[in-house]
Amino acid sequence: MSERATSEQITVDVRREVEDGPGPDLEADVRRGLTSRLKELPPKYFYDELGSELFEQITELPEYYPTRAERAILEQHSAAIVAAADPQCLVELGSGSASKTRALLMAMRDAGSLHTYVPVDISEGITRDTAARLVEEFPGLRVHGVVCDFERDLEKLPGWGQRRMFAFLGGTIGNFAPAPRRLFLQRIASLLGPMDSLLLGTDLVKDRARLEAAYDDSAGVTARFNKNVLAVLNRELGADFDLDAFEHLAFYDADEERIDIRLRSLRDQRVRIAGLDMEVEFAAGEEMRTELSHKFTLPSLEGAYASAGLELAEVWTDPDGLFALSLARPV
Ligand code: AVJ
Repeated sequence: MSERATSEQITVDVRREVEDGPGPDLEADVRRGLTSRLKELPPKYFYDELGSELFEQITELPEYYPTRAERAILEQHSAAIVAAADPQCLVELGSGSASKTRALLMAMRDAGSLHTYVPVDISEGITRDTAARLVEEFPGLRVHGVVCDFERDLEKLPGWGQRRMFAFLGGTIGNFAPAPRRLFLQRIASLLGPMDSLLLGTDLVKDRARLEAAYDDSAGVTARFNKNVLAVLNRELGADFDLDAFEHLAFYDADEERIDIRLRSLRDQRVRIAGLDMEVEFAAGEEMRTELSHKFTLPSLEGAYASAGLELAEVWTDPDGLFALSLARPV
């Protein structure tokens, strides 16, 4: 790990593994995913520079309600959230540009308890920009950024001797299938002291039409976002995917309470992945899963927490009941 102080209030630790791109994880993940019966690719590889830009565009689409709904909750209820959690330190997993986080930091400042912000993100550039902006906006705030893959490096996040609130916003927990979700929440639970808490953003179950429109927008941005993972494989692994030979697909699976996102092969084709020295065949109509986005109800949320040794303390929703922020503590 390298550490470069950029000001007295800012520290940014960069985990060496993330400095030179996706690396060995990508190779193993792609090999495993493309040799399984239902082919699949992990959603974390969507987010290269273009993919991150496309996701930003998604958050502004009329059909994509989660970002606006979560922002509305934060704007309306941050004071109550901070009163319930009483944190001195905010640790944000997947902080990005921290645009929604400001409401929480403002509430912590107003409560007189704002000491430290720990943005944890895979992008060094965004984390540095965010840190620099926030110390300007919140005089006296100490920012200790950690550039890493938080799934891998969760246990390496610095300990603080402060009351900490971990925030995992945006509904990204929805990307985890139930078993890995339980393991991930268990790992977070094991990091929480008795005074610490987890603030989790989750999208909620609602009517199929609304859910499916959010993942298959009329402007086609989500389709471009989805296909971009193929461009990432082309660049990082020397693959020769033809992005025009696949179509975007998103459907709500009501039994599993999740959006299932896929790329469907438009013809019989064979793709060469030079970096893995492998060839992969796709039949016409064959589907490859690229993302799951789980939706929650109050009972399923309580169940998810309970299975991980966490206890739901409070829930806040937007006026339309589309999205939830919930606070949990170790049992
Ligand atoms: C970033 C995982 C919360 O599941 O809604 C948006 C990703 N994929 N449109 C989501 C996503 C397609 C998003 N998360």
